[in-house]
Amino acid sequence: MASIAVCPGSFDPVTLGHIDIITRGAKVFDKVIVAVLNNRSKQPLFTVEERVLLLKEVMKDLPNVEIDSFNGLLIDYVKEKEASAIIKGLRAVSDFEYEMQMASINRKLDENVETFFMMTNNKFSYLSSSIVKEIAKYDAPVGDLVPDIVENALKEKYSKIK
Ligand code: COD
Repeated sequence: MASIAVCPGSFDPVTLGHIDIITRGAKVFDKVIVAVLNNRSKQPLFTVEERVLLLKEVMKDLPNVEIDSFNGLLIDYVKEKEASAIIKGLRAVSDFEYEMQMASINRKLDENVETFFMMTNNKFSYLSSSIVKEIAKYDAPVGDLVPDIVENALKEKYSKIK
């Protein structure tokens, strides 16, 4: 049976830190489904459709990576996709507490689904979508934090907002 993992997140927008985790996950699992949360209570910069398109473009060279979006509980989505694992990235101790709670809740909801944590690449330990947006908002370059296509999308977005 093929091993399928879901790598969930907001990806608002995708960064080099996310890409590193997805790429490493795709070496371990037969298939990785990158699942963008359609969270109506959060006000994202990019729409779900835009986030999915950016992810599709930047991950297009990895044939065993699929991009999708989901609503509601992650565990329901994982079961719907017949996946057996959730991939999460860990940057710092501050991530650990929250992720441990999430992994425990998800295990309680379905004990057959495992959460796999991958340590960030040291180069990206400080990197988050929020930091990228904060920098891009002030027109500073983010080319070493995100792929070119994302940097351009950020420029376009903020030029419309200003
Ligand atoms: N290095 C390594 N990993 C990284 C880096 C980096 N530089 N940056 C981000 N990551 C990892 C994050 O730790 C995370 O694992 C993933 O990449 C996605 O990150 P984000 O910031 O885009 O996404 P989040 O953290 O906003 O996503 C949260 C979820 C969507 C996973 C979560 O809210 C969720 O599961 N929601 C569904 C509702 C649910 O089921 N809740 C649980 C039960 S109550």
